[in-house]
This record gives sequence, C-alpha cells and structure tokens, in this order.
Amino acid sequence: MFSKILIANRGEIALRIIRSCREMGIKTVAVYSTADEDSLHVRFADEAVCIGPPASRDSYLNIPRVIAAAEITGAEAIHPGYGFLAENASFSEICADSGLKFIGPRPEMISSMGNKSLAKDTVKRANVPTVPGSDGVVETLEDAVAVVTDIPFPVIIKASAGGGGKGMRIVRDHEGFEKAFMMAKAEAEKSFGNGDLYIEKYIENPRHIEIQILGDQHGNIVHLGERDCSIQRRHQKLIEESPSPAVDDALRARFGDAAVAAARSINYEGAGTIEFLLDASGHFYFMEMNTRVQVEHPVTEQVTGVDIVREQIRIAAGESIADIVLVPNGHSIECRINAEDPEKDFRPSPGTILSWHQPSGFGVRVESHAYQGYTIPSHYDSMIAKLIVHARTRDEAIARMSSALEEFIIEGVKTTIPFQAKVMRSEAFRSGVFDTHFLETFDFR
Ligand code: MV4
Repeated sequence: MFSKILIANRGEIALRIIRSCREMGIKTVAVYSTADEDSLHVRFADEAVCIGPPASRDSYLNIPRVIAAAEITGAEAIHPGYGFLAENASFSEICADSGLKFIGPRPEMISSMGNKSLAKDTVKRANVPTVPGSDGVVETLEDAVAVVTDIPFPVIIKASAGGGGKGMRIVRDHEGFEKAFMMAKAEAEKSFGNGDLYIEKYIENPRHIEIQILGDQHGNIVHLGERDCSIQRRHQKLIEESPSPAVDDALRARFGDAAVAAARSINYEGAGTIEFLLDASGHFYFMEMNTRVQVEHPVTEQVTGVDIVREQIRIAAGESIADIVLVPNGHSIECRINAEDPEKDFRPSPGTILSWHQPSGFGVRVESHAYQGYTIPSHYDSMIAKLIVHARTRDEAIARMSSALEEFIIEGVKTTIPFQAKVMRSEAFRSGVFDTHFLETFDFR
C-alpha cells in the first residue's frame, strides 16, 4: 500500500479523498491555488503545496506543477478526483513516466473512452446495446445525408470529442439537416480542435441511468448498481438517487451485465461509470463512459456499503476486489447544493458565507469544504456541498431529504436549496415517473 498520496484537486472531493487516506493510514499532500489558501483541504492534509495563481490552467490543470509537488513531497501516487486532470490521458501517462501511480485507469483506457465515437464502436463490438445510427464518424455532408435516409428523424448529431452534452444538435427533419451538420462540424472544430461527428436516432424523453463499476488489475470487474441522474438542468445534474425508481431487479441485472461487458472490452482498471439512456419502452442504450470517480458516487456508497474512494486506492496499489461484499440496502438521494440563484436562471452567486449550519442526524451525510466565513472563489464551479440521505424506502428518503434541506442554513450567498426543497415536495418527483426533461417544465417559483 502507498504511504503518501497527493490529491490533485480541491473542494469537497479533495476532503473526501483525504478522509479515506487517513482511515487507511496513508499520508496526504494537498495542492492549492492562491484562491484556495483558506480551503479546508489545505488544513486537513498532512502537507500542502501552493501550485499557482487562481486560474485553473496555471494551478490545478498545470501538469508540471502538480508533478513537481509530488516529487518534492515524496508522494508515490496521485488521486485526480473528478474534473481538472481526472480524464486527461497524457497526465495519466506523465504520472507513469515519472514513477507516480495515477489512481485511475491507464492512459489508453482514458483515450478510448474519451473519444465518444470510438467508445461506442468499442462497446458495440462487446454486444453492449447502442443507439442505431452512423457506423462511426461521418466524414462528409454526403455521407451524413445518406445516414439520415436510413434512420428516421429526429436524429442527434454528436461530436466525437464532446461528451456531457457539449456540441450536440437535435435535428427533427430533412429541412434543417445540412445546415445543422455543417454548424455542428464548425463548432466541434472550434471547441475541441476535432470536427469528427457521428449521428444517432434521437431518443425522446429518456431517463439517464448510470452504472458504477470497479475493475482491478487482476481482471475482476463488479458493478455496484445504478444511479438515476435524470434531474438535470443544461447537463448539470442537481439531484441523483439510487436505486432508480424505473429499474427493477431484472432490468438491473441486464444493465449490470452490459456495464461489466463495456468495462471488460477495455480491460478496465479503477472506478468507472457507464452512462445509459433508458427509453419509455424499457430499452436502454450505451451513451458514454466516465473514467473517474463521479460527484454522485456517495449514493452508491450508501446503498452498497462500499467506500468507492478506498477501493480506487486499493485497486491502484494492486489489491484485489474479489473480496468485495455487496449488501444492497435501502434508498439514497443526493442534492448538489450550488451557490447559484434559482430565481435568476441559476446564475452563480459567489461571495462570503455569513452563516452556515449543516443538517445532521440519522441517515444524513454532508460532503462539503465550506464553513461559516468561507469565501467562495469565483474561479471554480459553484458546488458548495452535497447533501446525501439514506433511508429504508424512497418515500422515507424523500421525507428525510426534505427535512434536511429545511435544516440547512446558508446565509450570504443564494443557493439551490429552496429549489430542491420544492422538487422534493412535488408530486412529479415523488411519483418516480419523470425523465431528463423534468426541469424544463418544473415550476419552482
Ligand atoms: C442522446 C439523447 C437522446 N438520444 N442521444 C446528453 C449528454 C450526452 N451524454 C448525451 N446526451 C443525450 N444523448 C440520443 N441518441 C439525449 C441526450 C440528452 C440527455 C441525456 C442525459 C441526461 C440529460 C440529457 C439532456 C438532454 C439531452
């Protein structure tokens, strides 16, 4: 096992990783930008190294500075968390070349899933269900037009280098297709430096279901069930839960088999998530794979009893996951508490937290780096806490979340709490019957 790990991240996930390290008797090194001098990850790590000014590209994204911090402190491994360098294949490679263990998959696994068209081809060959569409990348407008004579409208044009909703275009008829294709290509070229596009049938009103998996260096791959992440706004998840109210044991087994097959197709190592679309008739399709720990991992931890960050570290150290015991239990919901104003189109609301009281009690978990007096830097994302509840049933979990949201006091900045409290009270959410368009029509004012 490692004796010292550097955490190449900030905020709540840096704290989350520090906690698992401490429990495992591993020393920790924090890195931080000058905007994060007063952040808790700096205080709670055994050592902390300032790696630059506030802009991410000069600090948390600056590979030579992160590597230098690991070298001068004698860290043996680097945990990248999520975001920043977590899905950067060249960072994973540079770590290896510098004799540092990257706590995550090998560079080629990151690359093969980072290219969304290649990822789809790869899992399709492993018999994972994919959405009907073009056979890989569509090079020319003529080829694109040929594709849409074979599959009925509506279609969705996606960028190979995109993901998470970036660079997508839905086209409902022939009239708008050519222009949409050319615009999507130009946009992908401009945003990602890669204009490759692929085309799929557009699935109307899907649910977003994702499966957590773990793979070790010995070829063991297990899945930890699903998360339902259908409550999103502009591709930003706001509420996640496990299990999904739309998934029964038979469907879960099929999802699990598909996710494990997808991971096995690249001999996956580490924690990963396979995202699927679930349509109204119960068919599901591979969407993309995330090769990192995700923000919403705690709901899976609550219902399975598996510490996912601990498993990431054990896997990186070469240990086996064959001994993992899954005891699925109850229902868990997470609300991402963002410093945003729901009344003003969720615009960021940075500033100083004047008062802070966080909920607690039976089945209540808070993951946060914030505290009374903390100033939220404007340079990074606006998430200031994750509120997670666990209860025996979905109804009890909703009641517990409603109560906990009421108990959360944050003054000085606007937050998403009143919005999430209204979702918890709504019949639409409580019924469990909703899809990824839920928030487009949800009236929360
Ligand atoms: C789709 C789709 C419908 N049909 N693909 C959004 C993020 C990116 N991972 C892919 N996304 C979608 N792909 C087909 N063939 C609908 C979406 C989508 C979506 C998916 C999950 C959660 C929220 C979403 C919101 C809008 C669109």
